[in-house]
Amino acid sequence: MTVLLDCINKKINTNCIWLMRQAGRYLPEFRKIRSVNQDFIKLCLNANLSSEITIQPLKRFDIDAAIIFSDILLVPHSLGQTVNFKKDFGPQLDEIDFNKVSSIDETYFVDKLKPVYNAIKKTKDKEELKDKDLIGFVGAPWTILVYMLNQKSPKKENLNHKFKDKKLVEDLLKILVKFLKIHIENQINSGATIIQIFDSWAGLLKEKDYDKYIYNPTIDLVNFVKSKNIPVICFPKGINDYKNYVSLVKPDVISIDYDVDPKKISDSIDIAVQGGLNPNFLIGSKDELKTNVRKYLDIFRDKSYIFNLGHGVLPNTNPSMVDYLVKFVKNYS
Ligand code: 1CP
Repeated sequence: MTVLLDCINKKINTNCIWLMRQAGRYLPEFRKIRSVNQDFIKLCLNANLSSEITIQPLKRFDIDAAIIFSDILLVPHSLGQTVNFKKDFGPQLDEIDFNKVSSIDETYFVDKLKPVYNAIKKTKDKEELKDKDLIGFVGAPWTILVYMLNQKSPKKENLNHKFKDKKLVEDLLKILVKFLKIHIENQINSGATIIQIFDSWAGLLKEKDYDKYIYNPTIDLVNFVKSKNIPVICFPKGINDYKNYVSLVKPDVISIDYDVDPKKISDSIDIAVQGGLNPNFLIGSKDELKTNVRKYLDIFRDKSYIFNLGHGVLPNTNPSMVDYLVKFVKNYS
């Protein structure tokens, strides 16, 4: 058993912790590799380097899991849509060619993603990961679709005209569900022990659209992961109603964002919960950080809870604050 699985099943009374974006730009050792690897997609598809980056935070901090260094946008890339990461702008995708995307077959897709699977295989046997989980992940179909149609990070209200083409949206969602399952299956077969589904743009939708674009496609993926006897964590960032999401989608763990009231979640949800802390607290004072971390740990004291953030570690975070956080969580009782 790993610490995280014990925490999910509430078999132990010590706290467990990992952090979204625990590998990344706030770490000087990551920035060093990144500075000589300008092409971000290529870096993700370099199995040796992505395995090394995955382990970097475990060398520094006593965290309970690794998450494979990769990106949710490798899926559009592997479906033939060019993705560039531009400095100070974020991802930029070429306009979608639906005919091209719909002609991609499994062999082509898996071949493109082979380095991710090789990185998982290399990482799972590393000493630093002994008795720890290796988390594999995908973007939820809706979030991937948002990037594929919008071609860049969306801000509220500015989804482009392509979203009005309901047939395109529905056909693309079906294709994504199929390929995301393939990507999940290959990560599991390579050694991922938990799967997290990131629906970072769930908050863009109105509730009337949740069934079609969030619940139904995600349920399909969640059931698929469960059929492999692997726990699944869902992070529907910005969704209005976590309780309803949990009762319909039924993940093993629900990861909450920083805008939700943890007390309300604790009172209304009876599955394992992850996360919540606003990553901005890692940029403020230690006292303020401590007060807010204590709030989450106290509220979820008698529940199955995995400590994490309500979104990823920010690039301007000082690693010494992460160190302080991890030690505080581990020693708090
Ligand atoms: O150096 C750089 O410029 C790259 C920064 C970076 C990193 C470190 C990006 C670009 N992606 C990643 C890695 C990454 N992405 C991981 C690795 C594992 C870890 O957490 O340590 C994971 C899990 C992701 C997932 C991811 N990518 C999400 C879902 C989580 C979230 O942040 O909401 C999303 C939306 C992306 C897309 C993405 N990748 C990178 C950027 C700048 C973006 C766009 C974010 C946005 O639109 O706001």
